Amino acid sequence: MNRRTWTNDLLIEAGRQFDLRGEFLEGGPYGTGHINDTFAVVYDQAGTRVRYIHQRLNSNVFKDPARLMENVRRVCRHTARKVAETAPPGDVSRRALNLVPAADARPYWVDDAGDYWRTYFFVEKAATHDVITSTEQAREAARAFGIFQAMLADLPAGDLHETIPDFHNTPRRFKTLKDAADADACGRAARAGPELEFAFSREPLANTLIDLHAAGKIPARITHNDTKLNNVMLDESTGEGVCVIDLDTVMPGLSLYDFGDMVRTATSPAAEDERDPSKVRARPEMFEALARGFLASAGSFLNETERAHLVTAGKLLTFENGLRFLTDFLSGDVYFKTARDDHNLDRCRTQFALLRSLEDQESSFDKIVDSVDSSSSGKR
Ligand code: ADP
Ligand code: GN1
Ligand code: MG
Repeated sequence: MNRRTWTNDLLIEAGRQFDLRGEFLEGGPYGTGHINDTFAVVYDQAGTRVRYIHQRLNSNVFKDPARLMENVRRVCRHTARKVAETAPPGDVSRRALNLVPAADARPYWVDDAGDYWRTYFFVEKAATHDVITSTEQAREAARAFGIFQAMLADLPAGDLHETIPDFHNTPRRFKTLKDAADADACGRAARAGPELEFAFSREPLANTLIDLHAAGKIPARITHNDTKLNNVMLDESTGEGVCVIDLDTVMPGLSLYDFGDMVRTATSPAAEDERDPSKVRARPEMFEALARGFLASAGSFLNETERAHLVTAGKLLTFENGLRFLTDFLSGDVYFKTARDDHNLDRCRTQFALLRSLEDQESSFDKIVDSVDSSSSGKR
């Protein structure tokens, strides 16, 4: 059966499966994630409006949703325990994602179309941002992702499944792009000539972090792997990074992947899908704030080689996402959600413009890292 079109009745049915109490008031699509279908729903519980998030998982992207949900449940439990030790009283439930179990105690419900659903408590008084406007937001987001890595440091890697194999295998992403260009299944390659040329000219960048890892210079850790800025919730009034969300790709990875994706999503003043790539640039002050935030929370466990490759990580993740968007454009927009023609091509162009800007400023950004590192090492 085909994926069901969302209606209030479908959301009410989901609410019953997760045993949500009270009366359904309203609900609808929520957020700007590219992968899952996210819905916010509001229930009246004895006179109080209580919100929840339902998510219908993308079965094209996640081939084994039951195992994925085992990971998510493990990570939620682990972080909730850690947060309980440190969070201010009264704020514990907002600082880690909390799953609502389904009526049969599993962490998911499967609808009659075969789609998997999960439900979270809504993290209130906080927001996600697609584009950030202040250095405080950058610093807080990076600090929160660093804390998240630190919280997972003692979770045995063997406890987690690999939800998407080779997720950050950039050389493989490069090869997939080449294959898509050769196949040109949708006859779109001719429209992406300059982007393909740019991608092919940067091939050596793809190997940088994977080679350092293979040489034993940077370790695998449990990482988030999808640290775009709208995957962390910032407190509405204080701006503090309160809760890391979107746990589908938490698995062994490199710390630098997480830092690199923050650079990709926080340094540009333009949206990821901006149509005019001339608006894209890497803002040094945002980069500095990210480095400050991340080194404040992750600096104590990052080794020398990791600290020396923060700028490389930003370039790599920006490149990798450009490759992925371009591949999806050539393949007919089958992976990322799109809302218009050429959406993935526009996204690819912003990534490549950002990579150029990072390359142009590489030596000054490296100096920023050195100065942040020496000022924060005194505090470690
Ligand atoms: P995707 O994998 O599609 O990116 P996300 O898990 O990132 O899905 O969720 C999409 C958006 O929904 C987030 O960017 C955030 O704005 C919102 N969201 C997700 N979970 C919660 C939550 N527990 N509380 C509040 N908002 C949430
Ligand atoms: C997707 O799920 P979301 O929208 O937070 C993607 C990331 C990409 C990002 C690009 C599981 O992130 O890897 O970097 O889009 N997530 C998955 O915006 O593929
Ligand atoms: Mg997301």
